[in-house]
Amino acid sequence: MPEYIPSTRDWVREQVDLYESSGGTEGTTLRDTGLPVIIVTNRGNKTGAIRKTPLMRVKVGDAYVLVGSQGGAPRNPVWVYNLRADADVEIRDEMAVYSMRVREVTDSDERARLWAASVEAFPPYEEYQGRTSRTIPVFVAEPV
Ligand code: F42
Repeated sequence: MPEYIPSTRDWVREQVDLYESSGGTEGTTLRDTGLPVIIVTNRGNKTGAIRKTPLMRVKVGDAYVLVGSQGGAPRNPVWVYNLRADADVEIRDEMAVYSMRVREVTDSDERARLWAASVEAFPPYEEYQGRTSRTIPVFVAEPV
């Protein structure tokens, strides 16, 4: 069984720990914003390790939209490369855990629709895209 290697960012590691150890009843929002967060369990594309990545919850039907914003930083968060390498993930949404498959959104119409849903769920995404020349990668996770 591959090992879980926690995020190098303290607040991320702590959020994952609280979210999972509480069975999805605590640590389920972005700090005190009240905005819901999901945990995406993905596979490290170099280490093969289990990685757990909190992301804002953007639900469209029974799918989730995963936005590689990282606050508008110039570089993609590395979980993007994990998803590109291995599309099979688990998504924890509060007390529910789903096996899902991700695909990167490349069709411009689909991306426009999913980007609008993402910004509606978490308005700062728009500002983050404005901060960087990088096109923020968008994935959609669908039930297996
Ligand atoms: N990040 C977003 O991009 N979008 C969001 O909507 C979002 C919401 C959010 C809500 C709550 C919260 O606590 C955090 C949130 N974040 C959001 C931050 C997100 O959870 C990630 O921490 C952030 O995007 C950085 O992710 P990262 O994948 O770059 O992780 C770094 C910090 C990290 O842990 N790096 C490890 C390290 O050792 O430096 C390696 C991690 C890894 O996956 N390694 C791969 C492996 O093989 O194991 C290799 C990856 C490669 O190709 O280099």
